[in-house]
Amino acid sequence: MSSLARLRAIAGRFAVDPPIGAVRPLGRGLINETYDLEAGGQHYVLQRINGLVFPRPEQIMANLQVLGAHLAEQSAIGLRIPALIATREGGNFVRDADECVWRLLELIQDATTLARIERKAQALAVGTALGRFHHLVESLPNERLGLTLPGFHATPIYLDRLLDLVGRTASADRTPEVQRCIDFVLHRRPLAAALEDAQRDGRIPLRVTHGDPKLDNMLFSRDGDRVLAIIDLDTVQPGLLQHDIGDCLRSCCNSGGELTGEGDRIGFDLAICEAILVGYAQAAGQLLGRAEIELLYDAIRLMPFELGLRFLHDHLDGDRYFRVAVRGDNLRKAQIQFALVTDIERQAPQIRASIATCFSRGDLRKRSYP
Ligand code: GN1
Ligand code: MG
Repeated sequence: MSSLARLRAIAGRFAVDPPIGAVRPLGRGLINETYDLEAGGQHYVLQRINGLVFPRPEQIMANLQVLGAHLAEQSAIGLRIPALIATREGGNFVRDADECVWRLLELIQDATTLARIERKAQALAVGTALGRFHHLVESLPNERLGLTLPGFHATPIYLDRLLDLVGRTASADRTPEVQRCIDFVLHRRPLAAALEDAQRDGRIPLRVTHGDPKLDNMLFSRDGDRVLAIIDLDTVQPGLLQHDIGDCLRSCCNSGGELTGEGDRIGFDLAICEAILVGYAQAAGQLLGRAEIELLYDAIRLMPFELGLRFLHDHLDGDRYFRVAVRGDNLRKAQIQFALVTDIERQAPQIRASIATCFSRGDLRKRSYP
C-alpha cells in the first residue's frame, strides 16, 4: 500500500478543488489499490492500476474513454458508470515515480455494495443491470476496444499453466487438500475448452463484455433493490457473453461468498440464478443467438471452474496474483469454487430448465428502461 503523503501528491495532480483531505482504503478488490479521496469537500475514487496484472494500463484508460463516450451518446440508459476525472494537464491518468498508472474516478453517491443477495428483487436488479450493459454495448464495435488483459478468460491456458506448475513439483510435496483439487481438475479437463472451441468454430461471436461482473462490482441504491452503476471496467474488452453471465452467476449465487468459513455449506442458489436470468433476459435476451443460449449451462459450470484453477495456481505459485489476507486463502477459495462447480453439476437439469424458461418467453422483445 502507498504512503499517505504519496497518495496526496498523486491526488493533487488531478483537476480537483483543494484542499486534499482524507484518503482511505476502499472496497474489496483483489488486484488494484483503491482509495476514497476527499478533495474540495467531495469524494472521489483514486486507484492505482496493478501493472503486474495489466500489461498495458493505457489501453484500459483508452477503452474507458471510448466506452464513456459511447454511453453518453445513448439516451435513457438506466445504468451508470463512474466518470473519469481529468488530470491538470487534461489527460486521464498520471504516472508515479515507479511508472505506475493512477486514475481518479467519480464516486457514485448514495450507493452501496451488497455482501450477498438477500431478496429476489436484488437478483432481478443484477440481471437487469448486466443485460442493460450488454444491450448498451451491442452497438459498440469490438474493434474499437483494445485487449487490456489478453487471454483473460482463456480457460485452457489457465488449465495448462496449472498442470505445468503441478508437473514441476514432486507429488510427495502436495498436501492432501491440494491433491484433491488437482484430481477434481483432472476429472473435468474437457470442460475447459467448451467456450473457446465454440468461439473458434464460429458458433458464438465475440462481443464487448465487462469481464468481471461480480456482485462487488454492482452499486445498489441504498434500499438495495436497484443497481445504479456497474464499476471496475478494467476488463471491458472483446469477450463472450457467457463469460459475463457465468461470472455474475458464480458470484451472486454463491451465497457464502468467495471465502466462507470452515464447515459452511457451499451451494449454488437456484432461485437467485433464475431471478438473475429473468432480469437479464428481459433486458438483453433478444441479443442472444440460439447457440449462445445453448452454451449458457456450460458457462455457468465453467466460470467457477476457471476461477478455481486461477486461485489454485496462485496458491501453488506463492500468492503472487490475488491479494490474500493469510497464506492458504487462495487454496480455500479454489476449494470453494470447485464445491460450487459440484453443486452446479448436481442441479444441472434444474439450471438447464431455468435457462430454457427464461430465454423462451414471448416478452423478450419488451424492453423498457425507467
Ligand atoms: C479479481 O480485482 P477484482 O477483485 O476486481 C479478478 C477477477 C476475479 C475476481 C474474484 C483482473 O477481480 O477475474 O473473478 O478477482 N480480476 C482480474 O474475486 O484478474
Ligand atoms: Mg476486477
